[in-house]
Amino acid sequence: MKILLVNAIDERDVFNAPHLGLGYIAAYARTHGGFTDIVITETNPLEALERVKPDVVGITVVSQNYDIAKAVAKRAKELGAITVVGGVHITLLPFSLDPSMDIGVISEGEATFLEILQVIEKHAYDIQQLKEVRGIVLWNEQRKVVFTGKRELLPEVDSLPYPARDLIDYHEWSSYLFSCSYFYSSFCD
Ligand code: B12
Repeated sequence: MKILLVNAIDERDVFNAPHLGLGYIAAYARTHGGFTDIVITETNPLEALERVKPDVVGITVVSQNYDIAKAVAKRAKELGAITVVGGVHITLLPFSLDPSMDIGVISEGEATFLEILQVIEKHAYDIQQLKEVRGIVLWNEQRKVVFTGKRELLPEVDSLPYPARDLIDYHEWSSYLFSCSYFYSSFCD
């Protein structure tokens, strides 16, 4: 199963950086589920969709970029992928799940995303099976957004695998990292 993880950023914004949350969910899915076919993209997601041809697209997004996430999810669905959104926006406003997004993950994503992948691998997109996964919103048979109930927080965060930094292309970020170090060094003079 091919998984594409997208950081839905506004590329005109200078305040962007590699996404730690995507690194964490990728590492967890790989270590605990054996899902190794994972690509993380933080620039040009529409090109990545065409190139990777994913079965599942996971998108992280903050509120001000939600329209960008919708555009990515819409194209992903046109290409036949299952779309999952996570991050702070959907956690705060779960019922804002867009029709282009099949599933929204509330709060911590590591274990939840892995369970979603395991359901999809076994049953494809099956609403009844997905309703058993705690901590998500999804569209029910009547096309209403339903919440599957609260999931307990992970008891031991220190046991999480380190974020999959090997999947992050730091070349995409060299100019940002340079401006950050320049910015901080101006305070240290
Ligand atoms: C570090 C940080 C930054 C960094 C790095 C961001 C990055 N690339 O990760 C920098 C400085 C670059 C930054 C920039 C911005 N930030 Co900021 N940032 C934070 C901060 C302090 C911590 C985020 C973090 O790393 N958390 C740790 C990681 C591991 O957790 P996580 O990202 O939440 O991911 C977990 C879950 O959310 C979930 N998850 C997340 N994504 C996905 C995706 C899928 C598919 C799944 C299944 C699960 C999942 O699983 C992950 C693991 O459990 C938060 C405040 C906070 N306490 O959360 C604000 C925060 C997220 N930022 C915020 C904002 C507004 C911005 C900017 C828009 C600011 C600006 N004006 O430009 C930009 C937008 C950048 C972007 N991504 O588009 C707001 C968002 C508010 C909102 N309603 O959406 C927050 C909440 C701060 C606040 N209280 O206002 N930010």
